[in-house]
Amino acid sequence: LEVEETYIMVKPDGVQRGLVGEIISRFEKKGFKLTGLKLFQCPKELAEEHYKDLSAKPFFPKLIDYITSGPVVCMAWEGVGVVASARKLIGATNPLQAEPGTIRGDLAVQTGRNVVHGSDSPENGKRELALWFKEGELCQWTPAQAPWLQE
Ligand code: YYY
Ligand code: MG
Repeated sequence: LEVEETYIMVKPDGVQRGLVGEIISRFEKKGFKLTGLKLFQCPKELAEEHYKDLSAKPFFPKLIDYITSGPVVCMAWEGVGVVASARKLIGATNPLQAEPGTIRGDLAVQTGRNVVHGSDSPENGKRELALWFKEGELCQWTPAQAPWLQE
């Protein structure tokens, strides 16, 4: 397994519902490294680019309205196997099918209000981080706990 980067985003419903700390804390407690974090009002063009693979879907216009309806929290997380692991922590797209213990399983009920995004592959992790963060917004640092997470 390799060190990867993933783009995680608290969607506008998560921000409005006061779930930002709770969601950040799931990834912190797991032991991944936060390398970028900001509150951001997403322009329509960026939302459309981010979700471009879904542009032919009937729900696309509503998805873009939802993602641009208020501020989101953009995050970059780094770690060994972080892309797939973050998807597990997040849970299934439909929160009613997401397992208890996952973010969506614990905190959401509807696909169109599923509180959080996570990249689905290392390639998309890189693509999405380049879309949502500018040069100089990500930090490279060594957490003090590093030797207590990896032998
Ligand atoms: O990666 P993930 O967020 O779990 O699902 P995707 O299939 O990439 O869809 C992105 C986003 O689109 C999903 O989180 C909610 C929305 N959506 C929807 O509103 N209705 C669907 N039937 C499928 C997805
Ligand atoms: Mg997806």
